[in-house]
Amino acid sequence: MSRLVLTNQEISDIQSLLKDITSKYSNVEDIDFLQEASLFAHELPWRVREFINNFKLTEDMPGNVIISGYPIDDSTIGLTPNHWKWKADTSRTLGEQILLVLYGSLLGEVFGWSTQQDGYIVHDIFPIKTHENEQLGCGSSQTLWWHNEDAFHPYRADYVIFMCLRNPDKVATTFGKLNVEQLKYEQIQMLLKPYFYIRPDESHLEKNESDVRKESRQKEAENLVNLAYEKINKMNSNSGNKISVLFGSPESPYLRLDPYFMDELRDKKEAQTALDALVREIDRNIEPVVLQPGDYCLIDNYRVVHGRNPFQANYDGKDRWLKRVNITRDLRKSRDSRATSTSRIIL
Ligand SMILES: O=C(O)CCC(=O)C(=O)O
Ligand SMILES: [Fe+2]
Repeated sequence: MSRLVLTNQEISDIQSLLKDITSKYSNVEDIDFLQEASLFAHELPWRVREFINNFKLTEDMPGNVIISGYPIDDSTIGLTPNHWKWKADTSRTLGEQILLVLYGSLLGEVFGWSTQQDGYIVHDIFPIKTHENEQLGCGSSQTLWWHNEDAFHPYRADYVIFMCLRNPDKVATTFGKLNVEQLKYEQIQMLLKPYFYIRPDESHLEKNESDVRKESRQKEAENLVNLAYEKINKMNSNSGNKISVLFGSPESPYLRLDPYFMDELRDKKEAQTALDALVREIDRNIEPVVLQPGDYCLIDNYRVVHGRNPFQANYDGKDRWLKRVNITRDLRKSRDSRATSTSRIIL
């Protein structure tokens, strides 16, 4: 884990940049802000830009790094909400969210999913009572099994950033990578072939759309969202394309997997055996990382998997609370699934 700790001068420069931005924009979802975000990001301190640039371009750097030191005022951010659907903290955490998008804009383009968290770009991760036992970022009592973010989807993020607002019980996010030397040549060859299938994770299922959006959707948007859920349902019924779980260079392969949402390959035993070996190998190297308030954790979604340890949620407004954003290096590749060339939402 590599970490950049902001100096007092850098914190103060960032705060004055955020002040300029918040005098113009009051919501991180504002499309004009998102359009301008990469321009603002060029005004971040040099060392921050250099760190993020190296993370993006140098793959011998760890696949998960942290920029820490941004001060969080626990009373200003207010209580941890009990659902993301109201966006009750839009103004209370505006600066923190804007900084999340600025960091993301140095890695690529931030984007969202119409089928996840009601199509918001900046997501919330905190325990929700009705999801307590589920395989969701907003679950708590179950281990969130390690995964590549949205591994089932060809347009999944190149990078994900988690920013921590609050983590009183020091619950660890878990990270894993592959030490490829531990696998046999034949296993790697097998894992590079399209024998595998990953179902959409719970966060994209229609049952998790909020009632707030369901009730407010306009007719036109409704059709698009329905179509998007139809696609998800189809993928969920195992009728999608088969994929490889390793890709890129065989000497240093990228990862695409989410074992919890992968069914056993009964008719392809060697592929299943190779997958089991891969999963075991990653499991052996799982590293827990406790995010602290003010930490921005940048994750290379091709090179590392991540998950979360289980914990006891209290639903008292003081529970663990992270923000998350997805980033693609190339928005164009998903043009067939976005309504306009400038839209950042995948349908
Ligand atoms: O809560 C965490 O630390 C990780 C959550 C996660 O993996 C997710 O929501 O995608
Ligand atoms: Fe995740």
